[in-house]
Amino acid sequence: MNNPFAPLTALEITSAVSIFRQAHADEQAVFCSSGLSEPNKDAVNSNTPTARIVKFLGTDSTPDGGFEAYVNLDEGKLESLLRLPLEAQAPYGYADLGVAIQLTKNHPEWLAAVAARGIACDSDEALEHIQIDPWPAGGYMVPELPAGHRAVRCIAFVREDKTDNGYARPIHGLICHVDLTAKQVIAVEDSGVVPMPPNPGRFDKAHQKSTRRDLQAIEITQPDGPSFEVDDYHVKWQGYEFSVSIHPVHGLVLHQLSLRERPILYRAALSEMIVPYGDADNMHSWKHVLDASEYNMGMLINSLKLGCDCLGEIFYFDVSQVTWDGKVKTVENAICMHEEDYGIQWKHYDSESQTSEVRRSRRLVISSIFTIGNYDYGFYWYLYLDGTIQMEIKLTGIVGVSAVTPETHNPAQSPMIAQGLASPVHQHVFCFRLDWDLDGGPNALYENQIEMVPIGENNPEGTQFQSVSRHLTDEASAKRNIAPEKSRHWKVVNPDSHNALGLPVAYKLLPAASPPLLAAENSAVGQRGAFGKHQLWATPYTEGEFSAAGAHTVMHSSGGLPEYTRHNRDISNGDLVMWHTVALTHVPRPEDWPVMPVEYTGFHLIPVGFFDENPTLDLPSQCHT
Ligand SMILES: [Cu+2]
Repeated sequence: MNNPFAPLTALEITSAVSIFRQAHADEQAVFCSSGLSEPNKDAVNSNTPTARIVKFLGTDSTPDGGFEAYVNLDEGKLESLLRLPLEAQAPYGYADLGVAIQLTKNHPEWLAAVAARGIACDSDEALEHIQIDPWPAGGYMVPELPAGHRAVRCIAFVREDKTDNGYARPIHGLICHVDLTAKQVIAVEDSGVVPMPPNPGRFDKAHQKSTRRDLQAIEITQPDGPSFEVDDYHVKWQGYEFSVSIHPVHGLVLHQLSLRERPILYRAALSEMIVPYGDADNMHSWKHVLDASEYNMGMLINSLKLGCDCLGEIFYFDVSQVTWDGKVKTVENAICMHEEDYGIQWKHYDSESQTSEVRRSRRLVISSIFTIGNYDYGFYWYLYLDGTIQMEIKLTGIVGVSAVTPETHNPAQSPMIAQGLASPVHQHVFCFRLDWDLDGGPNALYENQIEMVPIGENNPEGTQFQSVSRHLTDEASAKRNIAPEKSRHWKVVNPDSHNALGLPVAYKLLPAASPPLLAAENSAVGQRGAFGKHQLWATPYTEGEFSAAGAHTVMHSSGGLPEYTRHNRDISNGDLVMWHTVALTHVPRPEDWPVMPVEYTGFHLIPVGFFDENPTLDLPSQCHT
């Protein structure tokens, strides 16, 4: 098939780079990201053929926020080259990080501060053991930084060798502020020497004292092959159909998801995430990275390995990306897809007849893993046989760290995780954009919750409770937060499509017990990550509104949902986009060190009257008794 959402091929990227370079001869042009400019929704819905258009973001010799280029492959031309303003710049790319690391390692004041801590830094070899992590500088700029300049803050760690875990040995108290526009170090901040934690934090196999030998093998085989079919990034499985792609900011995307030929979602993906730190320590107090848009999460996708990252009969999708210098990198096995047994789908034991009817549940798993600095994020879409759709985020990798002494340690904001090592409290706040197309639309949004019935004539004991539903008709009324004590959830309804009971079909969003963004509304964090203030937002579908914090967030101050919703548009019955924020507040524990066991969060989308009865009655029985 000719899939309009299929990710760019290596050949398409190569052609696009060459068309771009011919039209825009700037020797300093470097790329931050490449991606398919997704075709217009109306064109897709009316089956109008659309051109393959490549979108590049990057920086060049113009001292502004960089460029956003659109290359039309069908016509072989650079369709447009937009300049980005200083207050909302192109994402950080490898070129930026390379410059920041070199400038830091060459700066005399920074080297002197490292040497003052007794850390060798007087040769290239010694410097190779120093790991530099550049962090986005937006939100809290040092006074030395000229307005609008692109900047990062570099923090550093010491490694014993190339494979060591540098986070065991943070060079505490030292930050190098790099101006990427002027290509110079503008300030070295040294808040004092803190001794290095004494122990290494190695978690590689070679450094473990022993390996368990009492785990017997688990082999997952499907002798007749998997139950899905794949054609050009388009998948069919158990009545579901969808396309899958990787977006440079949103990561793993599902397109045109339908079930039994009934549309459910036009597009479902992460839109943005922010990781604010709560610690007063000036090594962390400013941290609130917008990992998706500032660092191009989708460009940081892992190549997955069979038997390690994924187990079973796996189908892999590769994705291709532009490198900073215009070459092509193909990430093999970037998206993993397989079926998983998921326990029982339903069961009943009938005591009269002493018979049992039971059916097995299984789910289709579509997943990718992204590594952003010290953290690794896995995004897992699960499709179930009963119509349930789940997003599970798996958080792992290495926590942020502080070297501490009993005098400097602040346990309420930075629990101890190892000797001399503490880890600041922080949040991971994810905002998913769910573009609904339930039974082809129009769609309306309702809030449902359970309320106790007041004591009265009909409820003398005060034992009754009821389900209460409220239509959310505009953007202001749809800014909502969770209330687990009321079982609050949100329902997307198609008022024009009715089930066998004559009731409108629906899907509900079942949220996790999730904290809001813990930053004051007027703080830089509260402004830049305002999407985190509510678990629910809703907007009428509008071309170009994809970004919960704004399309370009490097050095920006705000954008996205607060701006989209400022006119309080009508959402009562139309093309509905739901934005769901789900978060974890992470209070690190010793068990999170030296590498963090996976922590989970996410949400479920569950059919409510979308079917007329349990849609899994036709599952085969696997009992042969
Ligand atoms: Cu965390």
